[in-house]
Amino acid sequence: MIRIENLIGGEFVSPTEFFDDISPLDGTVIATIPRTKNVEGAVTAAEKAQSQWSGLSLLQRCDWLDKIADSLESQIDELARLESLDTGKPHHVALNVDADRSVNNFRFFAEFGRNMKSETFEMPDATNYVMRKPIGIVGLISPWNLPLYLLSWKVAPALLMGNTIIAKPSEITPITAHFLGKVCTDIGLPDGVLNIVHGYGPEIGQAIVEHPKIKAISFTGGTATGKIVAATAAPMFKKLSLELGGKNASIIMEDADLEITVPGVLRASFLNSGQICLCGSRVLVHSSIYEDFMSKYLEQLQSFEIGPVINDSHRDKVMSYVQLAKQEGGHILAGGNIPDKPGSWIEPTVIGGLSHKSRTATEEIFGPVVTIHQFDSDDEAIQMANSTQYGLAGSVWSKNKGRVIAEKIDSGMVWVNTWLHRDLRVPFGGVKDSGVGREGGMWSVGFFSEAVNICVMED
Ligand code: TXE
Repeated sequence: MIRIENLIGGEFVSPTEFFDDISPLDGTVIATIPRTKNVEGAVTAAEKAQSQWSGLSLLQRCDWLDKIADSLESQIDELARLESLDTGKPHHVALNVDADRSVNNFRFFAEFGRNMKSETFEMPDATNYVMRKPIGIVGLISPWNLPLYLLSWKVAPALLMGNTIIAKPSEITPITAHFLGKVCTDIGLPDGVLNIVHGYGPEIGQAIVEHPKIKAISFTGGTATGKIVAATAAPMFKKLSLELGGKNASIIMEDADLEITVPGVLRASFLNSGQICLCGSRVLVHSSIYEDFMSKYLEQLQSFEIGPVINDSHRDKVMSYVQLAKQEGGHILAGGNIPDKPGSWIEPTVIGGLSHKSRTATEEIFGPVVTIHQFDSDDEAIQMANSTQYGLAGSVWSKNKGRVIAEKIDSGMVWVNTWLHRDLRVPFGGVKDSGVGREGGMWSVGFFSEAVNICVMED
């Protein structure tokens, strides 16, 4: 049994109340989590550490990021084991997706920081120098689907730019954030630079968003929670980055190369049991290749390994959409059942026969459930792809016109003939109800700093 504690000012401490962390694999209690309601101690610690941390040079902070990456990397198997334990995902996914990317987030921002150029703008009689000052204390709130992957995506650039941090991982998957805290204390990261508090979102999460000394909030999670975060933080003029839900389309054009398309679309459908905001949960297929695509897709689905979903209440939510799909006239083409074994499992499920405007095909399910739709023309594909309130990501599969179609999709990110192929320098984020702001490379640097211009008149 793991006992999780808060990391505040370099010490592991806890309030008196705890609650359980349950394994999605078999329903056993794997850890106890402190139910923190008050963020004052963490704010005081972060405030105390601020001048020392921001007083380091950018290059010194890059070295710290590399030290964190080195330490995580030297324990990567343990990190993957813990992530797999907490989320139920297969070990190879926890290792190759979660753990690998968590290390890389620190590595990438260390290197990115070393290569940052000073920004100047010359005028005939003056020079403008752009300084990037730290914001101060930043609040980082992350979800359960890719726990350390998504938290480290925020922690690394926030540290790079000289901020001190109050991080709150999801109460459903807190173990690897606790592990990161231990790594940082082991390597001697100055006390109070990274504070990690655990507990329920509406309690400690809300306290972070409300605290006047926390000047920026980077949030990844559900759209409904994002609205609450925005409503609280915006009137306080906090900087806000919101990475929210998605209902992304995988669009298979008539000239798609099915050799790469079928495995690619399957991965987009079911990786991490469909619990990635970038997953392609709507598969749009040109009617001329529908039969061929579907027979290959359903055949290859037989050997696609997935884990359980995150917990029983999420399983029930996902299954309620399978029921809804039937009421809406859908046909179950694969899966649709709860396997008879302990844990929060759902068979990978493929549903046909639904209108692209049905609730099942437009609301975020966030599980191993995909709807299939046919189209007859480019315009119809584009119109279907853009017909939800979300606009996070998407993929287009075509030999000749992928980019032309991709440019017409109302989403922050579109892949052509691939999916989840990530370059950490590029902007990441969504439009419409999928969020506000971008992170990644310069966009993260911009979010986690205040750009200040100094205009110097020439003699
Ligand atoms: O997210 P929440 P949940 C979607 C997906 C999923 C749904 C709900 O559809 O079914 O969101 O998931 C904290 N103030 N995504 O319940 O509740 C919370 O403790 C401040 C998409 O996990 O939004 C957690 O740390 N914080 C997503 C974080 O917010 C609050 C990935 C996210 O939790 C808070 C995960 C509050 N009032 C779920 N209430 C993606 N885009 O990747 C909760 N939190």
